[in-house]
Amino acid sequence: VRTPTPEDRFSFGLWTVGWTARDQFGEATRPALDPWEYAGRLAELGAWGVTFHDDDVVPFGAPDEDRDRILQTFKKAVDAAGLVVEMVTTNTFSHPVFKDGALTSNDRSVRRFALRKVLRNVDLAAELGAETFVMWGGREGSEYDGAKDVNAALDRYAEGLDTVAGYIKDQGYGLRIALEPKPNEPRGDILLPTVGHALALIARLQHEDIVGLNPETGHEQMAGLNYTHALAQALWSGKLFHIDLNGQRSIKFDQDLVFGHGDLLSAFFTVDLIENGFPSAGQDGPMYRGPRHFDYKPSRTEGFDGVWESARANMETYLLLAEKARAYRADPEVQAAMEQAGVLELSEPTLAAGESVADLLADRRAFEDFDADAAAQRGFGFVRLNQLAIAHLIG
Ligand code: 3MF
Ligand code: MG
Ligand code: MG
Ligand code: MG
Repeated sequence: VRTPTPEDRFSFGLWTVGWTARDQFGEATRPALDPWEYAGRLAELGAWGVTFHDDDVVPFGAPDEDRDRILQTFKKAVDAAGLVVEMVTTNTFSHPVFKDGALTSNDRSVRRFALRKVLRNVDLAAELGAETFVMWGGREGSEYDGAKDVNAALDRYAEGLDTVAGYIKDQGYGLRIALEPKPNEPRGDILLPTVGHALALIARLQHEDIVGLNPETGHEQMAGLNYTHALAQALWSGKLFHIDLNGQRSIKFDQDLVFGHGDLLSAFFTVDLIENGFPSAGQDGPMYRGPRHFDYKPSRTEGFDGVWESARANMETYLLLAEKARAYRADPEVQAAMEQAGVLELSEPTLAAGESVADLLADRRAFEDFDADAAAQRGFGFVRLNQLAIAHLIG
């Protein structure tokens, strides 16, 4: 497979390759490098962009002079490497002050501090030319149902998001907010656990036009849900602003494996949707046009060789799947199987153009004379269609 180029728009969180592999049960297995070292290596591998949390680059609580100096060094390194900072995010989960949440902490002083921390990094994101500001509310949640007034928490969540979005508009920044749903971990239950929950909250915001989603593969799969469907509904809603691609093997802790190292067939259809769009609408329908962003963790077993190998693997897997997905869509056998399966028939409106409910009620062929038993005889051939996907994937 070819080497990635900047046109592929692959990007990585600094916290991904920068993970030192400290987990719940064990110490770090790798030392931390300076943030700029990761940027240089990622560029060499063919990445186009980097993303980061404030605290990935500037230690929490660093004095302003240190912050400015570190950020300048970082920016120089990123520019020198020819990388783009496409997204910036704020860490509102690591420091103990956020143990009961940030925008939805029961402690109002923490909520005000969290908002200030976020707004400060919105300024930074705009300054660095990022297009997306991701908000993952990792600590917004609870372990005990009696500990959180969910009605009030959602009010505070919406208040916080509208405050940030309103600020972005007031400042004239070209930024959009992307919420990142996750069902649990580190909290027992996290608010906005899935893409659907987040869409429902966004719809009620005052500034909903600049608030969308950053769905992560593993997060939806941790809830037993279909990531490709989540992307599809976000796209359909005009809210797919950003993506976190990675791998997850079923409902368990957040594994952050390399993209495709979890559910490979699901990854194939994810790439198919991103690259080719919906079957009946194609490139003219709703399409994701943002970066191909990876949020994974190089496994704890790996040394630095494994870190770079795993970063490379994400991009290689994506490119391989993109090639397969293109061949799959172009294959006449697949097109015929889709036709037989009715996949393309679904885009035809159920009522004819100009047809009213009264017309439908008067249409005897639709009900009175409809032979349900005969229609029930239809075999859709979905298994054959799926097998063609498998054949393209591993054939
Ligand atoms: C946690 C995550 C986060 C978010 C990040 C983006 C630390 O499971 O996925 O990574 O992606 O905070 O803003
Ligand atoms: Mg995650
Ligand atoms: Mg994850
Ligand atoms: Mg993520």
